[in-house]
Amino acid sequence: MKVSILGIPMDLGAGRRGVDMGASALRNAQLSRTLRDLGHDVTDLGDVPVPIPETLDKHASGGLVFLEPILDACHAAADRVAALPRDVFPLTLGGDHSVSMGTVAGNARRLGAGAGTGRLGVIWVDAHTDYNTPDSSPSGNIHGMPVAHLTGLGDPRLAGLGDGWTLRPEDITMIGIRSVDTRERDALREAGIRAYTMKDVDQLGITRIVDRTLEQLDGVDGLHVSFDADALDPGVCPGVGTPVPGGLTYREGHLLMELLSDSHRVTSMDIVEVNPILDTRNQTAEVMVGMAASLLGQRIL
Ligand code: B3U
Ligand code: MN
Ligand code: MN
Repeated sequence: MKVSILGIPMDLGAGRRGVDMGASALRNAQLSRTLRDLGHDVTDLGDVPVPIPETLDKHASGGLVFLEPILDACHAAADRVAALPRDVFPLTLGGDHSVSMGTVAGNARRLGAGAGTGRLGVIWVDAHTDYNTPDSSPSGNIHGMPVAHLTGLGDPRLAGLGDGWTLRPEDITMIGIRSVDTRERDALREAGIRAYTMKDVDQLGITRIVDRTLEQLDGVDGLHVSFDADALDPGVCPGVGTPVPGGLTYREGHLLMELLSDSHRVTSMDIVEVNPILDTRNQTAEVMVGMAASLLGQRIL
């Protein structure tokens, strides 16, 4: 398969510094070589330009910290991804999770979903549901809000990244959830978004969750996996800004990727929230490169 890597080195949406270096850490952990060794034709497109916070005014506009530069970076990421042909697998590297407002919108446009001729399904692998709006957010940090904006809620500028396209709530499945804010929970229920919590992972196991997810997302034309490193347990991925105990084990993460790979239905992926400053010897980036490899066909035997 043709794989195109694009970095969005942005930490403006997060509460602490460092995830802007996530894309570099993933490259340093031999991302390209690992995928080439699997037989893929890998192109690294480099990075979307993103300003560093030191050069910006930290003012919150309408409850949103760093709204304008985040909007610019997401538009740039969306345009780069949308320009890629259908037979290319875009592998986008954050950055904080607000980059996914751009990558998901870009992939929808790439697959024709924006023109109303197709549907993109999204599998959001995360400790958090990222369904806050500027009104409900306890922090004002935009990385806690991408899913709400992708479905058209919240600030109209961020919600407009899809150029008229919005993600249908029934085309989303969340996996690994264990931290949800009170008002976020109400909004998720109202929208009817499918979310598998860690309790569900314990009770059902990854296999049944993947079966149900693929069935739920049966009619979509493409499937995007947005993988927040904090979905995995902090013991596995310590280099994340908002670690939450009780996450996916190393094997649960791999099994999830392996089963999704077996389905041959995934068309794009994000890896986000890798924070090398908080990491131990680049362990988190190395684990996440392994996750990408499993999604892209690496098998034990
Ligand atoms: N729900 C909280 C915390 C959070 C969300 N996503 C991350 N942290 N990484 C918020 O700020 O919205
Ligand atoms: Mn997230
Ligand atoms: Mn998270």
